[in-house]
Amino acid sequence: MGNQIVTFSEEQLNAYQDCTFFNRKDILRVFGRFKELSPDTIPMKMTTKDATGLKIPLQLLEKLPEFKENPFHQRIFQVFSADNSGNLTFDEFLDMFSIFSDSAPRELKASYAFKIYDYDNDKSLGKTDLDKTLECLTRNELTEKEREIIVNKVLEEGDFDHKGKLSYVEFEYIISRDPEFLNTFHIRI
Ligand SMILES: [Ca+2]
Ligand SMILES: [Ca+2]
Repeated sequence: MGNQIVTFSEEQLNAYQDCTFFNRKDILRVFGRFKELSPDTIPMKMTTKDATGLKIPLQLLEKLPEFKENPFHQRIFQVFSADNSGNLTFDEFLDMFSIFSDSAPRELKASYAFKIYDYDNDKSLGKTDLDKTLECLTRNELTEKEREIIVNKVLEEGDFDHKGKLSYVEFEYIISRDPEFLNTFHIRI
């Protein structure tokens, strides 16, 4: 077996280790997950161009068992894709697993949670964002009225500048009191 195909060069692996919370074994395991989603389009040897150019479409990503049960999965894929399409390159896919891993610090998870909950991408969590987030977190078990009461309560507690929405700092305050908001941010590969 002298001709074993090397997926990433030493240089690529070192770069990945530097910018993720993974060691090389983890990185190759994540690559295995990436490739098995689309074996025909993802080559065994990945150049830098492949890793940043070849994408796996959202419909295939939705089959990942780690994310299937996560009510935010579609939104998560969108946030990690550079063009917001939800289609992911390997680099983006690796980033996503890295931030969901146990080794990622809580503050980093919180910053991504904020992006994921910020459905209209205006860098704050308004009533509509909070309502949608709550709907997802509670898996549609609350009525619209019940959600409205909770959203108002959250704003009452955290909207310190009375702008009717949560800034990132205000959001951090809320999640420090209610860790439930971050529960969806742990996934093991
Ligand atoms: Ca928003
Ligand atoms: Ca505010």
